[in-house]
Amino acid sequence: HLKKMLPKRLVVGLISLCLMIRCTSGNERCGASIRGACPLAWSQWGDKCYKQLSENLPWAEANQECIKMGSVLVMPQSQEETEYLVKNMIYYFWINCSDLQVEGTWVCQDGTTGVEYRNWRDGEPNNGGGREDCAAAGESGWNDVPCDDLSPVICQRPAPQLHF
Ligand SMILES: [Ca+2]
Ligand SMILES: [Ca+2]
Repeated sequence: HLKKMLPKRLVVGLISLCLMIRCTSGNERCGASIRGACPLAWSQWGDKCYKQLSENLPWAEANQECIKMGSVLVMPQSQEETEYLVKNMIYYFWINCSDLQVEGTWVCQDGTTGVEYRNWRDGEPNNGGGREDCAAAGESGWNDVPCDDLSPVICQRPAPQLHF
């Protein structure tokens, strides 16, 4: 009965306070257990922050706009991450993958780091019309589409780490 009487907020507050006290006593796991919050208007999943731009853009501009905001074009690296984005942000979006340099050789990057994860839909990438060099992701997987398509943009940046 006591449990039911305690307001949820109070319980959450007490747990947070306990965590903070443990952290100030020099617990090394603290940095890993407490992640900083994302900046306002950015959504958090794991150690990443995401924000959808207000307008749809061609792929190259999408890249530039994210960089201007101190972030990079999103590059989901698992089905779980993709599902989070599809459910919480937008059902379809550019990802940081292209075969602009060498046709058929897809380069996917998380910032400047190469990413091996691939999630192409059946039959993709098909370089439709001979001019599909940029990738977009949706619930059912990735598709290569023309880079000048106007598609939704999600930018990503690492979540800040709090050290006590
Ligand atoms: Ca292509
Ligand atoms: Ca295609």
